[in-house]
Amino acid sequence: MVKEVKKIMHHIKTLKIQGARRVAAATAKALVLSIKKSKAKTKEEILREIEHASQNLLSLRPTEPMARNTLRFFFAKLEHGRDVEEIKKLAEETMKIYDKQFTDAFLKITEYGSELIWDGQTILTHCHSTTVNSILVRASKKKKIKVYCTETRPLYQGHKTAKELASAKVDVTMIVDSAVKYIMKDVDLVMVGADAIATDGSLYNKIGTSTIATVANDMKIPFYSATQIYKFDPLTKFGKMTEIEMRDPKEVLPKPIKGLKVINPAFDVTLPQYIRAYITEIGIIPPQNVMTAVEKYLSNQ
Ligand code: RUB
Repeated sequence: MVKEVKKIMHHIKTLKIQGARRVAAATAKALVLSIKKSKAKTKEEILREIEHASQNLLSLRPTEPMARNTLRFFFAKLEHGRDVEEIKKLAEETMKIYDKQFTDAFLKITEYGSELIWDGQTILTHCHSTTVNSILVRASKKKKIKVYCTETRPLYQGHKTAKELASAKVDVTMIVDSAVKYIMKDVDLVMVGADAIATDGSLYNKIGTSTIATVANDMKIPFYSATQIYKFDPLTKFGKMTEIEMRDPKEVLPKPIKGLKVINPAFDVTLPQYIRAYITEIGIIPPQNVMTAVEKYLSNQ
């Protein structure tokens, strides 16, 4: 395997590269790199290699339909290449198209999300979402806002959120995950990212998200998820549940205790009734309408 690809894979697995968008972008980069360096002689051979590389990349973070949709997007273009050279050229061209779509969508979500936040509001977020951070930074440039972020056990992605927001001069305060209920009385809206959206409008996001949504719902605080529609998981259309990634228990308890079991689910599911709306590049969509909106959008592409 190409050295750079191995390195990207290691970074995805160990969460040095984390968050659905970054994982999807790194997946695309790794795929294109391995195509570029391929020594395959025939179209069949290179397509087999692409399939193999895709399976390897997808196995790293199973709760990432954005990465899966990204690979599907590439494959749909690459399979039309007539030979190895053409497939290599198509891979580079597809990367440019993908990058542009990716950036355009991100900018639109940033704009729509920041419009949802009013002057003087306090927002609670969880984990590290590049999308939510971008919204919060943009909102803070025009309005006076305050942000609470959870530290996000076990791997503390909330520290990354806090660092980024603080360096962008956003008024940010960190809390432990279990302080969410305590702090909710001071919060005007909750905004989190997304790893996957299912057909029924359910949200898959960092473990703890559904607890936050339940507390927000109890206290009548609106709960939003900012997401590119590329995070929609098409497999859920056929009744398959998005797989929840289980991670190494050592992330929770580095030194095992004899006789003690530890489980470490990375994500959980928030049901649609807890979600006010998804903030997407095609607008602010209530969870009940997300499936129709995604299908309409994709059929026009
Ligand atoms: C990250 C996480 C983020 C989403 C969205 O989990 O739950 O909220 O991935 O991020 P992990 P983005 O740290 O386990 O990858 O908006 O950047 O796609």
